Amino acid sequence: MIRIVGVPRWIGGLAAAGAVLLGTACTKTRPQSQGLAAGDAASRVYVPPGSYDEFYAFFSGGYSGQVNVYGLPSGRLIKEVPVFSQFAQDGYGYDEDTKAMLNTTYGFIPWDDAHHPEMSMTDGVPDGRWLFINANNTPRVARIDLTTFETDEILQVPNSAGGHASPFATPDTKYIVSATRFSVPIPQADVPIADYAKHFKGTISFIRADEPGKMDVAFQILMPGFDYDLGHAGKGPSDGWFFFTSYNTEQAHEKLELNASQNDKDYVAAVNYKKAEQCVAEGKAKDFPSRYVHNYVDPGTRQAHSELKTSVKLLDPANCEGVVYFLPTPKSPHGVNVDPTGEYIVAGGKLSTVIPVHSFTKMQAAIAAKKFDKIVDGIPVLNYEAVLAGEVKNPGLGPLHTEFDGKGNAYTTMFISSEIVKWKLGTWEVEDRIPVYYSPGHLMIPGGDSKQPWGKYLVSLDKITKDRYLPTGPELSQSAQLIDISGPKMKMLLDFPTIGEPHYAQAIPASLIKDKQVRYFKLTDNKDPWATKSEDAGGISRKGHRVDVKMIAIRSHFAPDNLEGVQMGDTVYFHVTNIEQDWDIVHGFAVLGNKNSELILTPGATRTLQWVPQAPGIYPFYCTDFCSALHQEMQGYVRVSPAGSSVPLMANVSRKAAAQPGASAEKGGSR
Ligand code: K7E
Ligand code: CUA
Repeated sequence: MIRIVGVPRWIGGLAAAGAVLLGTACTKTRPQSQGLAAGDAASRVYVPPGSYDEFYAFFSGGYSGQVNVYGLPSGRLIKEVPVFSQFAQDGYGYDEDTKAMLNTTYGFIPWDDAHHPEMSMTDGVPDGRWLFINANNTPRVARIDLTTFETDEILQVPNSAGGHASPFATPDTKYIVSATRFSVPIPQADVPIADYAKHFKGTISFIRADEPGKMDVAFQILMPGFDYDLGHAGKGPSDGWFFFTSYNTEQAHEKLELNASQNDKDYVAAVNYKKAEQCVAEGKAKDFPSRYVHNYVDPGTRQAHSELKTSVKLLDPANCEGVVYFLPTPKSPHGVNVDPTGEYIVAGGKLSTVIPVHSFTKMQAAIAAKKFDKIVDGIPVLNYEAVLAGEVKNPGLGPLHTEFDGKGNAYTTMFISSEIVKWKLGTWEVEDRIPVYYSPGHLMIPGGDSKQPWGKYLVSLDKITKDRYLPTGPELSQSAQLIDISGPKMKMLLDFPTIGEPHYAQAIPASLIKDKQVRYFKLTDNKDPWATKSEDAGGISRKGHRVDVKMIAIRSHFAPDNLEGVQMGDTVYFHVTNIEQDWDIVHGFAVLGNKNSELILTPGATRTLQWVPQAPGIYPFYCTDFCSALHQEMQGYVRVSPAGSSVPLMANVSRKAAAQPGASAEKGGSR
């Protein structure tokens, strides 16, 4: 059965050009769950009120730039974690504390396109410490701390122009990687685009990732000017190697849908990163001037800081023999995945009629025997037959991504024929197939790209939903579908809509995360210079046209709650500390006419909002999070007077002090 829906542009153009044969069958009806009565499927995903889900699942938000956290099997959305885009809901990227997270060498960037969540691992098994995710447009990688579900660190990747093959991790999380999707002149230069083949290069970056707050590019490998698409680390016997797909080995620079689809085979680049480490240690990499920004949250102040870095170690494979080999792979491959044993390297050739599987053992033998077809930019191209373990024949159309269940089976998404295909490692036989709705990109099995899959569920991440949900105007939701893979036949259990485009996801048993949660930040550990740790410590102060207000929030008031003496022309900073020391007692803060966002204050945290009054008058502020029975009473006023007014600076907690001769209303620290 071939079901064609939503043929993508890159296929559509080819089909029109006659380069690919496509069926034209089209879905008209809405099939029900395959193999399960609706009631049975419902009971499999039913998590009774008051009960927890079995898995945390972390979905990329795609062009939302964020990470969305769901429970499985229920498909309930638990949290949206802001990463690469401003998030007015909690002030991320708007407040003075987190703005710096979005700094780059291009300046402050309020949005990006996130694709691949990646769990940290210990010995090849996801461990629930951190989640990494990449920014595609302005290449960056981020770390989310899974004790707080907050983004704590973002590193820009230099000499890159599309951080797509990222941020896949080595089994020990020593490195995460980032390879450039778009090749560009390195260093950047003003050159004719027609001279692509001469000037354009790719890079693969290995980023040190095992110490929070200290992510940095350990080294970069200079690559031929292809497009690098995805990657995965070896494991077990292939530990120490990393595999990346490339396409556009034609080095086309226009009409890629046609011109980059000429070659029968492109390459999987096999990178021996232990060898690269060795060459770097031997001084074979050069210090290459490169500007990039590292943003991190100081654990004491919980304020974000940016630092500019100015150089990377750049390794040319020509100076480090044996560091990279190319494995010929049909045809414009997209995903590359390594099975749990570390022996098989599976590529998804978007335009291929087979799923090619390379053997790590055969690759080692082919390298030893120098079975090279040719050398490209100093990189040996191994013979296809010499490295091939097998091909899955007639799997469907448009194989993209593969994951594993840990029981000897692999599952591949078929973008064009809209199905998941289950096949057997070693025999390469198709065992089962199930339609999905529609056009799946990635799929995800909890731990399914690691040494230890929890092979009970599979999630298909679908690009097109058409008739699956109530329609919502011209843009329809994207979707996830939960499939039971515990038995020999796959069974469809559940559809649930996603936020943004769920390119990829990761999931892990809840037990590895849920008991490690930070419940509140200890006030005694709060090193924010503007923290206010008790009600009577608040106040207002002025330095020129800058007015700082130090304030606490507690159920159910702010202190101070009346402020006077602010003048036109002032910039006011509200430094609000939530002095609650109890789980999930959150307050908010907003003031009439503020142009950025609210603040959300987690217990024990200090956040700062900048506010520029626009006219004299009285401006209320209030708590935006319904925190208590008297939440609606949690409010206050700021009086704004004309410039040069004689109204004295006053905060009501300091009224008493101000009334005493010689006392000053000015309190508070300095930044
Ligand atoms: Cu296939 Cu960006 Cu991983 Cu989307 S990518 S599908
Ligand atoms: Cu504090 Cu509502």
